[in-house]
Amino acid sequence: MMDVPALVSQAREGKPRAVARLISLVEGASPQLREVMAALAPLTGGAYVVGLTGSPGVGKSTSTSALVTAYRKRGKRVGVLAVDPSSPFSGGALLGDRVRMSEHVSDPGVYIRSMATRGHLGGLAWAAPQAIRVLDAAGCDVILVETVGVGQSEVEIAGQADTSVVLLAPGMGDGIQAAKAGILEIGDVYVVNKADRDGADATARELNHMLGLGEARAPGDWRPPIVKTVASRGEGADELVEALEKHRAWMEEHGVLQERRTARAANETETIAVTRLRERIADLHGDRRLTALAARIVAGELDPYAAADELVKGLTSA
Ligand SMILES: Nc1nc2c(ncn2[C@@H]2O[C@H](COP(=O)(O)OP(=O)(O)OP(=O)(O)O)[C@@H](O)[C@H]2O)c(=O)[nH]1
Ligand SMILES: [Mg+2]
Repeated sequence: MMDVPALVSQAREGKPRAVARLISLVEGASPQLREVMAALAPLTGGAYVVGLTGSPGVGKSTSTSALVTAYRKRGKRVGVLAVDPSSPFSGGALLGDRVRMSEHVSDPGVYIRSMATRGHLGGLAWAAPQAIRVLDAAGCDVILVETVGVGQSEVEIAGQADTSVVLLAPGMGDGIQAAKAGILEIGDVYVVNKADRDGADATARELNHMLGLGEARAPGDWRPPIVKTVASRGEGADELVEALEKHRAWMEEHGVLQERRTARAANETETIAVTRLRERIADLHGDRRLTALAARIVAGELDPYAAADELVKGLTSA
């Protein structure tokens, strides 16, 4: 068994090994998970969580690295979480990330973690928020969460960030893809990366049009900015940080940050509760209570709704 209070205080001091141990404990659904989460709770809430999503190869990792540099210049401690929902291993694309992050690995003000979530209990929705909590409690001012891949996972990750950045690049047919994946609804800030390539202006225009940014909005509404970057040269990273800070200020001013965090906590709690109920039902299955109820349904003595009521009663009183 780990000495959780000692690990937590070492993590607070920025010891990377302690942070890594804590993440492993919460990731692996260790028996000490509860103890860890209870110890972390009072230490969380200080970090600003930014999600970065976009099609494979658009430049998420390169942009993340450029953002790390920009935030480090501002004296911020930065956590990076690279989430790969498609792979059961933290290999593949994430290996390339190590290379792209290499200039930051020896920086004690930067903590980098990769996480594969396929085959994970409860998937992305379950695994990522726990790791974010650890990084938050460890004193990261900013946590950058990169999701590899497209589709539902991106939308899921967006639900876990304070601010969601959607990246596109010229000539990738991204506009249409983006619309299909529904990511036009989740972006708070848009990035047209690879602006050194032809077609960046056209992509920005198309995006502007699709987002209806030309249309009038109610005063006080957030108008997602489109930032052009050349992440591989660090160009536009400062503008991106400014756009992020503006969004954060807007959220704070309008109570949106609190709203989003509350919604996130509610979802997380619901997921945990449902998982616990499932486990208990499975236990009942083991002790044949569920099977006995099912047999009564088959015999025509009970309908499934009444059986479910009995089952739920048994769960909450246990
Ligand atoms: N020309 C150009 N290339 C870039 C730019 N940004 C990133 N790249 C290159 O694009 C390729 C993909 O970049 P990554 O940062 O790995 O992209 P990613 O979105 O993280 O990719 P996955 O994690 O595999 O989905 C790399 O070869 C980068 O060097 C840019 O602004 N301009
Ligand atoms: Mg990447």
